[in-house]
Amino acid sequence: MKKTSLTDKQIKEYNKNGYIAPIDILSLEQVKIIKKEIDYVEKKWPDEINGLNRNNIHYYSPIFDQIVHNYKILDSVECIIGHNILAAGSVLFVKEPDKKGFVSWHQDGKYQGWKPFNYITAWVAITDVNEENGCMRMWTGSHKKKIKDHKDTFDEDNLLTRGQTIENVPYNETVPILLKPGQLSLHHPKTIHGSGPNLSKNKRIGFAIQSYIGTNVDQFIGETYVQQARGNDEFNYHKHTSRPTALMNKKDLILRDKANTELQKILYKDSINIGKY
Ligand SMILES: O=C(O)CCC(=O)C(=O)O
Repeated sequence: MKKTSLTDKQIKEYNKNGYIAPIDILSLEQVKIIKKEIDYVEKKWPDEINGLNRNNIHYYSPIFDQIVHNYKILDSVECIIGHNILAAGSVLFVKEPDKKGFVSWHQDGKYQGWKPFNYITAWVAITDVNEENGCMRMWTGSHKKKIKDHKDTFDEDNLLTRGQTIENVPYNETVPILLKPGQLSLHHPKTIHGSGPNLSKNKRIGFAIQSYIGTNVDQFIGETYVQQARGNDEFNYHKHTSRPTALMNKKDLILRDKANTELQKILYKDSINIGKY
């Protein structure tokens, strides 16, 4: 397979800014199949794709599994975190047009429990993503700062677990990440980012592989379930799992439940509440 690595310029840009976008990954034909899969699951098994179960749908859907193991995404990710890559989770971020859902300013690395920060969030646009429908905004260069204090708000429209929020982010230093369906953005776990509500008439959908971690990344709060995405795991810090062969296999759902239970313990460590996700 032809390598689709980032250019030196793109890698420099990532290191300077803490994110890079857009990167072409999926064809419109592939995007259509993914959208159809979401519609089908939402209709037939709504509980398997909402709330806590918006996490790790790639464990039971071969179509989402193929995104997580897409060689083009992995070629780009390899340029940043190295050849030995684990897929350590995914989140489907859907913003309905008639709801107020938003994502407060935060750093992914705050509650994930992974160290060192040799990992990355890969966010794939399944619809057009723009300022009107609530694209992500990144605070350029913020990945060079320390992990900041986050205030847990548990705001019911906040799409983050605890509604965790960094205060006093200068909006004019943040940049919108505009993506067409099938395009990818990558961001560093310390990059401060967030997104506003969807003011358009259509759904805004993003699928985040959160995160691809280097095999040298350990977990300091709980247990992370992983799939080998590329290379070898010479550290063996995490629980390795299988990949799905058909939609909604019982054994895959059991695995997804175990992974999500562990994820919830990590994300809500020391929290006084448990949110929707
Ligand atoms: O989908 C969004 O608007 C935000 C997603 C996000 O914060 C992330 O993937 O880290």
